[in-house]
Amino acid sequence: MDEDRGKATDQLKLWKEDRSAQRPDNLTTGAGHPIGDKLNIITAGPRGPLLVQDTPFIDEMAHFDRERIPERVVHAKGGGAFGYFEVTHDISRYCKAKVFEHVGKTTPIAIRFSTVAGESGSADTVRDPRGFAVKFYTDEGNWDLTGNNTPIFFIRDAMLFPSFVHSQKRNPQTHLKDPDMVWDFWSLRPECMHQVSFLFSDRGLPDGFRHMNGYGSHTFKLVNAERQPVYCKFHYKTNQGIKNLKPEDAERLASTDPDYAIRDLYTSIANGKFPSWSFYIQVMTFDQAEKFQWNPFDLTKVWSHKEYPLIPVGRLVLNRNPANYFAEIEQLAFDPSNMPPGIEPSPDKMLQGRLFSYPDTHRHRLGTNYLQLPVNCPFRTRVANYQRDGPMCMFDNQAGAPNYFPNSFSAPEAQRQHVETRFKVSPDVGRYNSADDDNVTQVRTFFTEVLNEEERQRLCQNMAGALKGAQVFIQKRWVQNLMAVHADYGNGVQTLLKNTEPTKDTVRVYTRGGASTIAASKM
Ligand code: HDE
Repeated sequence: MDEDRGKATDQLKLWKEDRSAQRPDNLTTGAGHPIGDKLNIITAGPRGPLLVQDTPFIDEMAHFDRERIPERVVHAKGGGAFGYFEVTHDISRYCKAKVFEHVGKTTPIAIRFSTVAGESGSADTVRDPRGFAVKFYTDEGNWDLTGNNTPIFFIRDAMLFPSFVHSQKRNPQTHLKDPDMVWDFWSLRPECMHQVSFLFSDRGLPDGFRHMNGYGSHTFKLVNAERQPVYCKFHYKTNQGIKNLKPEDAERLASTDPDYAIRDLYTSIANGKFPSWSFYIQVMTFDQAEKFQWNPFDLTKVWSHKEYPLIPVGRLVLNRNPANYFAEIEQLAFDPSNMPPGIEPSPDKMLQGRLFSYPDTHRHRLGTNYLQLPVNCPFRTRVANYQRDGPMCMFDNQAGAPNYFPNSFSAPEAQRQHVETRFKVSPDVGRYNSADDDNVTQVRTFFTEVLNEEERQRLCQNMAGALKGAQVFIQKRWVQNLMAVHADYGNGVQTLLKNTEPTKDTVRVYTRGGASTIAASKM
């Protein structure tokens, strides 16, 4: 008997068993013509040359030549699955969105998890934030909560995002990951410290995708049926329990099983162990926002759970693996501007920047009509508008319905009840510098109150090991930033930098491509 290799490894065997009662399909070209010979090309005589009239060959080769689409510019490596969201608590006093309509209501969802900086072939177990993007196929169009496994982010102004990403990716000359670039950017922008501290703590190496929390991260606006708005944050807490990898295990897995997290997710669902997350909101009134100690829209900060307690809402459950990875996961397109009535953006500069960037990248990566792809299409509602044509237009292109508005022929009309809430914006338009919006207080709380002594030590060790790869003047600047947070933090990293030779691992991590991005060294 064959050994049990797990359902992910046995996918082909299981597929064959599933179909064994059926006759195999007849082989055809892409246009559906039966193919007579799939092994031998048409040639003039047994030794060639070949003929252009070999349609089955050219049909397949031309398609093969175009198989790859651009990978995501960030979050290129990932895996995902499908399931449902179920409302367990009524929050209609805050939000009129139908997805929260009543307790017991379920809505189909898709979730894609990812690492951030690595390419589509990179290892799953690197020290990096994890993407945690949820698409709710609601009755009022899709809602995409495109979050991470961290409640905060590195920067607070969208203008910096392309540079930030460049600094974490490959050096333009060497095509290597470059610790100078990574730490130069982080140390020049001290608002990164909160997220970098989280990243080099134990939670920077989650054990697969099932054992981590997710966060909408930004501040959003919820609106109820009386059109009263509140600000809100979204949290999804793992019901599998938090589990993190030790740096040495993460590094070993990066070479022995680089697809560890994708395999774990697939196998768990295939075995009927459906991962789930409890879904919560935090709510802040507009009055509270006025008086908040910080800018409530600053993505580098959290809202205290004591002052703004978690309010239970529902649960996310994943119970179906993709039937086809490319069709359903690679083409899955998330967009923070996908919001149904009742959920609106806050003024968060990062969120506002993302509202533009995501549909823009999808039009480039997948094409103008990407919303018609089955996995992106808002299938719980009927799309009716004045958009037409474009490459790869599927379905009936809204047939004979008028393609202009207003018109006299009973075509789709706007519904006033869904108009967005009004809000006041009075200040002068300008480029406001937010670089010094208190970059230390919450990092200090994280260091002194969230982490225990052992966790603090591991944080300093992980950080020093990676920082060691950067030039000394950059190391100094980073340590100086940490000193402003807490002397123990700065001194802790400083001492380890002095006493530690760059290990082979640190060097290897930075100079070898696929293995890892900013993996912590063994010290
Ligand atoms: Fe993204 N981000 N991002 N991001 N992001 C992308 O969109 C971008 C940010 C996140 O599984 C891209 O489809 C800008 C924060 C996830 O498909 C791109 C800014 C958070 C995913 C993009 C941010 C995220 C992406 C690349 C700052 C957490 C993967 C390909 C203004 C709250 C989604 C793509 C998936 C992907 C832009 C910042 C999470 C380029 C401009 C903050 C989970 O459009």
